[in-house]
Amino acid sequence: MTKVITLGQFIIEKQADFPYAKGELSRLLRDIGIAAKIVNREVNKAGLVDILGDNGTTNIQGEGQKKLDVYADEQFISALRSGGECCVVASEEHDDCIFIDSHVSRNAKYIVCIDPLDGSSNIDVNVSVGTIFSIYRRTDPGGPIRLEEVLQKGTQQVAAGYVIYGSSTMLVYTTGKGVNGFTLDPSIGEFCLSHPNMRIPLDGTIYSINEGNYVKFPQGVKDYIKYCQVEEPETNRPFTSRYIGSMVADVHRNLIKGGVFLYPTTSSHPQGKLRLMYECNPLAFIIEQAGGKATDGWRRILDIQPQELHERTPIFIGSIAMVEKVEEFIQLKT
Ligand code: AHM
Ligand code: MG
Repeated sequence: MTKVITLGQFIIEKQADFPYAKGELSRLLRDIGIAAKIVNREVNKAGLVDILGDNGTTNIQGEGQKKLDVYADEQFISALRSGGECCVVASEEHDDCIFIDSHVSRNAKYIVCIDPLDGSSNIDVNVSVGTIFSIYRRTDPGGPIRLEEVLQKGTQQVAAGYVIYGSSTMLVYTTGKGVNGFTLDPSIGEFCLSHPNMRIPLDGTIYSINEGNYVKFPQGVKDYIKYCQVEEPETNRPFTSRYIGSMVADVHRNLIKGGVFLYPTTSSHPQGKLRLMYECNPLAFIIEQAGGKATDGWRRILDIQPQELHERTPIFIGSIAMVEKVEEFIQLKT
């Protein structure tokens, strides 16, 4: 019989990889894994909302029904609050940082940036959504926490991951020593190691972009799309176009099959749409750790110095050869 390794066991086994680790990061990852299971349970019931009660009504326990993104936000923050290893959370759902000041978190060393439910507009139509998170260590653990400590470059991440609530639910994470994927086995309620040491193919044939915005794209991106559509059997073109509209799901598919995901600047989003701190940085860290690449067309995503919490950036992420081809087109046109 093959040995099943649960997320909890794996995290503990890997703790020895960190010279400074005293178990706090392991506990933090474990807390995120537990919150992910709770959110998964609610996401799976999403279609039942009309039967069980929608916003404004109360459920059987007398609790108000919440929109799922608000629910997910509350679950992750509450897990981080009670875990005691995290002192600040930056979430897509809140304008400002949430400072956790409790007796258990007084000496907490970690900062978490999170998009609790990415792609939430897909919930209504039963399409995959995800959670994306990024973990940093405090740079000045003694003093009072300042916003500058949160605004660290992606290179400073100590861990990052995502959960995809799809046809099965998976948690994929890295601590800078490769990428591992765990699938939730609902019968035992555990994430089990299913995708050890994930590697993204160096090249691929899938491009993933919201082509409805074509007229709003920079010329280099328009030219790249045309390049993908040209027939040339030696380079496997025309490429396949796949766009789910949930970044986690699009990036996850490309991680497994090879491909490139593009969200460029557009005339309506001149800085790009996706957020650096809790969408682009964590996925860039994972994709780089899996052997891929993530840039804004010119710079490595992880090298961008954030200026504000909800900063946006264009992003091109995926198989090295495909990302480099996009960069060629972009740089030729400016
Ligand atoms: P959200 O955080 O409001 O859900 O938005 C992020 C999502 C990404 O998951 C996805 O890649 C993108 O927005 C889709 O945007 P668009 O509808 O413009 O293609
Ligand atoms: Mg999002």
